[in-house]
Amino acid sequence: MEHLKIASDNYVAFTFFIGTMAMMAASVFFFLELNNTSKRWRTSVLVSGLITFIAAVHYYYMRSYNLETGESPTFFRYVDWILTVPLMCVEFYLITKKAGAKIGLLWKLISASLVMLVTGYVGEVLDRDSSVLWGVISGIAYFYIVYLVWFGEVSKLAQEAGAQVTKATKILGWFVLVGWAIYPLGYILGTPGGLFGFQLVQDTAAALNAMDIVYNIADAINKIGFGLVIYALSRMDDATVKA
Ligand SMILES: *C/C=C(C)/C=C/C=C(C)/C=C/C1=C(C)CCCC1(C)C
Repeated sequence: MEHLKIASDNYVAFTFFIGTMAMMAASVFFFLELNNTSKRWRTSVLVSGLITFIAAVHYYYMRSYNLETGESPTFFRYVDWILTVPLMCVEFYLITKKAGAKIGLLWKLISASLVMLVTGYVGEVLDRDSSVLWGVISGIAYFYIVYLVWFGEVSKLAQEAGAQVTKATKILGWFVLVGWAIYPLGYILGTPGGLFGFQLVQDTAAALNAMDIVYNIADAINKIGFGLVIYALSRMDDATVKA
């Protein structure tokens, strides 16, 4: 078997490598901390660990795929997102459940995330010539999630669930509004439609590389950061209950 080395200027392969490590480390952390987590929060922290663990497995694969072929592992990227983004929706449901969140809210969040991701995949892979149109449809689904978290049911239920859940939901809301907004930026860099026709990177290979780097950075921030907010919420709440 050929041994593939990461060239020192291969930033794409490097961010896949760092991404793999970071997701693995985060998963070990969340899983080991389950032992020190009260029953009320165990499922939430477990889901944090599952999100980074699923990503770690995909990153491990995407890292070698990219290193061996030099190509963008778009298909596995989307498989990862289709599994992990709905799990992030589950986190919103779990933390607001104490204030009476209904399963319908979970389905609204999950459906919107699936529309957002499936249309994104169509624009990136199946119908690249209409990438702007698919990106806009995906963006509408994205803003619906932002709306639910900032002004809709999620935010209302969080307020009923108390000060700590309200605070955590605010921070998670910032992740959704700012952290998740990094993804459309990667999409704009990597698809031929660019920003409504304005192409930032002309060369196709360079555009796809830029897209992968942006997606890799966004994944590390969002998946690990999101999990840590849930973890911090569990610690604060357990401390209050004990006191
Ligand atoms: C762990 C993975 C996460 C949090 C992935 C999130 C992905 C998005 C928020 C993607 C959004 C997109 C748009 C809003 C428009 C262009 C197409 C996408 C799919 C990149």
